[in-house]
Amino acid sequence: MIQVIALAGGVGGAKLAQGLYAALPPDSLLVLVNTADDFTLHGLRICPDLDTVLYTLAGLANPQTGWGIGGDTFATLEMLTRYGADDTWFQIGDRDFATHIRRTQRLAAGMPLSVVEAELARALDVRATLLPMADAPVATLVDTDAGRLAFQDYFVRRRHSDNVRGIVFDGIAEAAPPDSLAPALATAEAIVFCPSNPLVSIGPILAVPGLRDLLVGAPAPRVAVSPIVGGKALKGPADQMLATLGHEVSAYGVAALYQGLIDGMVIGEADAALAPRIADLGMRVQVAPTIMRDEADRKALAEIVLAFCAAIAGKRGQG
Ligand code: FO1
Repeated sequence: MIQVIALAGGVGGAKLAQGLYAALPPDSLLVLVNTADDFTLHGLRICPDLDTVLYTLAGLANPQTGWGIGGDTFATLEMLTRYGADDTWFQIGDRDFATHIRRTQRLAAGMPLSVVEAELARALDVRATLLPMADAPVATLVDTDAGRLAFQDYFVRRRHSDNVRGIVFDGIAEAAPPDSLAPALATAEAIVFCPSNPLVSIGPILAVPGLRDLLVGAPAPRVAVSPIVGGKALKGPADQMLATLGHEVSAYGVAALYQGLIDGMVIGEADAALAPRIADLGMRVQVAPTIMRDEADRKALAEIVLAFCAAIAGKRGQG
């Protein structure tokens, strides 16, 4: 039975998801994953955040990058380059290619993405439930000074060097939460917003029509972990994006984005002084070591987050 639901994007989210997976009984974690980074390349459907969570929980992730498969080789990409393919800026390893081939085949056979991901997870002996935020395709488009860019063009090809002026989730109006989310929310004891980018990783999940209401209606406490520590993103361009879109670049800025949606915020030790301002947003605050350097850090943070959720639930129980 699902005890904990974690909302996650790519590398940062996957780290905490792995900590939760290690801290909980194996079948009790559901990770609700952003799919608005997904795209089609070489004719294959690629779901970078789902794959990052899958490989991380399977113990296969590349420890240097956090995405892709550790020890993978790149013979396929090298051969594609020899053939003159122009989309080789996105580094897909040989083993990683197999995931995209299998996914594309199963989608073409008419299987919903959520079913395909469950198959992939089972094949890799991952006992957490990996659930895409929606079965329908959604694509993040980023408005920059260089014009509107597809997300991976912005993020990987142009190394997130453009100033972001706006974000659009193309296709979001047609998306719906997967059917299995509502029953899982009914039994979950904690809902955790992983330290993923609040604008382009957690943002699309919350933008799926109806999903926000499902979260707010769930009985479990909702707690977020800040991906901004000491005014800097733990990984990726979240700090730059918050700045150019007019948000405060701090754990407070992230908490303000989640105001009304979460009961508690976990912030880094460097940000302890922000606690009173964050509490004024109407949420409880927990200071913790949020920088996860190894698997022990991930599990330790997960345990703090779960204890924080239990404390919030306990307070509620007392009325
Ligand atoms: N990120 C990069 O910065 N460069 C890459 O070449 C790259 C390839 C890649 C291949 C498969 C995959 O699943 C992820 C990959 N990523 C790469 C990561 C990824 O696209 C981003 O980190 C996410 O979309 C943001 O969460």
